[in-house]
Amino acid sequence: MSMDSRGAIRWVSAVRTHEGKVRDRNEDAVLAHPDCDLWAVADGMGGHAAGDRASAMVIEALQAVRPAGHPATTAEHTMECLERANSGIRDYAATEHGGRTMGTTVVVMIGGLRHGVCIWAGDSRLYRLREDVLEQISRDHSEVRRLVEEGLISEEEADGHPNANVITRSVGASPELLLDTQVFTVVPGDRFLLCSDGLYNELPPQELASALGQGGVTEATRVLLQRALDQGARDNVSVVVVEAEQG
Ligand SMILES: [Mn+2]
Repeated sequence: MSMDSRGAIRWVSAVRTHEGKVRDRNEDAVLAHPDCDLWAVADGMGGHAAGDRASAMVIEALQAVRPAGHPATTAEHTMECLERANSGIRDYAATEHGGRTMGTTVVVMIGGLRHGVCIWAGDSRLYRLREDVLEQISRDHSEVRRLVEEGLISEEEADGHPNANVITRSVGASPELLLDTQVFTVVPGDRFLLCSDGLYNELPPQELASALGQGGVTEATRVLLQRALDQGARDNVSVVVVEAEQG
């Protein structure tokens, strides 16, 4: 068998973002950058028009990532672009936002033939659905996650914890940007979900899995958003569904 006869992966995706049922502005932002097989969700914070500015600045920075041909190289470009966004957000906060902190989560997925790369800061998430099994690939940078990892509270106590939305890393919050990366395997048929906390706080994992598996990527994205709205959508909701089709 020649290398070429393995067949390629064809990536298909759909993206949706919504202000939800309670918030009057959407501070989330989403990106599909198919030239680079790159997708992203950002969830901004800062209030007073700062959160949506921060998430928009991260998405603009990611749009500048250039096609590289290999996910590892694309990941390097991505991290450089996020470093620039970190500086840009901090400059903007200093000059246009009275020196108050602005920041945004980011979760990026870069797809490759057999592997992909996840890059993130904060608590926006990447999941993979394979053979009906949902696995969270990113690990939240949040106060609650830290307490669980240090054994101070249980998984059960983490659900609905008052500090559930306190994140420990973001783009813009500090001069030094701390990104996490995770390499994951890709096989044809895998379906991926990038989302903000406004989705996963409304839907338990088994509901995420069942909705994510429905229909094509456009239908799955629509169903996920609709279920979050049906649950009250107390926060902005962002959903990106990506599938690795046999090419
Ligand atoms: Mn949110």
